[in-house]
Amino acid sequence: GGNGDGQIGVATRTRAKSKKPSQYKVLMLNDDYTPMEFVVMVLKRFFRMDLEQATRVMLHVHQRGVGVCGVYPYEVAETKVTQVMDFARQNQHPLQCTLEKA
Ligand code: TYC
Repeated sequence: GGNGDGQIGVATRTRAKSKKPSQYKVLMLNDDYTPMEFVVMVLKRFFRMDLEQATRVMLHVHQRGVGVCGVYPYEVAETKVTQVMDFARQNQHPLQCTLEKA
């Protein structure tokens, strides 16, 4: 490869460049109407949290306005946002969830 081996003008690369997929944070937003128990259920169901973790994250969002549910590759993060928004809408809660590049 390169020019150190006597060849001329042959550019080679030993390893293919493999870009890591970008990571995205899934953010939960506070609102005045969604019940705390519903948010805890969402965090357990879609983000695989146990009751203690889910309660901690829910209270953080309640008190600070926004919180991180998890960090995932784009496609996974997008799917989680859609699942949460669909589930909230089905239950007539205004809960909002969004993506942000990590
Ligand atoms: N603020 C809501 C309440 O007092 C609870 C809540 C927490 C709502 C977190 C959304 O992402 C949220 N019932």
